[in-house]
Amino acid sequence: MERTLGLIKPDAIAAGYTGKILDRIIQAGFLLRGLKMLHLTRPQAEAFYAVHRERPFFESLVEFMTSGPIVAFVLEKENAVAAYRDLMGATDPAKAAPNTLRALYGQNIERNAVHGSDSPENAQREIAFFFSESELIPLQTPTLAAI
Ligand code: FUP
Repeated sequence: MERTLGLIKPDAIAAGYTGKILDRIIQAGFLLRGLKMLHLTRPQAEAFYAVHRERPFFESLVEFMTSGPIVAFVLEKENAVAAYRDLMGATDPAKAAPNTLRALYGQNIERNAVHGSDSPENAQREIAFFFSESELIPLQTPTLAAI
C-alpha cells in the first residue's frame, strides 16, 4: 500500500464541489487516512510550491492558493500516487481525460480543482507538510453498520 497527498483547491470549494470530489475518491477505492480544511498563509503556499518559484505562473498560483480555504487529505491504495493522478487527469482541464476530476471540476490550468503528489518521495514530503503522524489514521475504523 502506498500513500499520497491530495488537495481540493479554493476554486472547487467555492463552487461547492468538495463532497462530489471526496465521493469520487472514496468510490474509486482510496482509503482516507487524514482529512482537514485550512486556509494557507502566503509563506505556506510559497513553501508548498517552492519548486515552481522561478516559473512565470508562481505569483498568480500563490495568490490563487491563498484566496480561500483548501481541503487536504492523505489517501492510501496500491500505487496510490499514480492511481490518484489518473483520477485527477492532466494539469490543464481542457486536456484532461473525460470524467477525471479536473475535466469535471477544473476551470483552467491554474484553477484546476485538485492537487496530487507526483511521486512517492514528494508524497512523503507533502504529507508531512500538512499532517503530523498523530493526525493520520493507521487503521480503518469500523463503519456504523459494523458496530
Ligand atoms: P500537476 O502536477 O498536474 O499539479 O502540475 P504541475 O506540477 O506542472 O503544476 C502545479 C500547479 O501549477 C498546477 F496545478 C497549476 C499551476 N500551473 C499553472 O498555474 N500554470 C501552468 O502553466 C502550469 C501549472
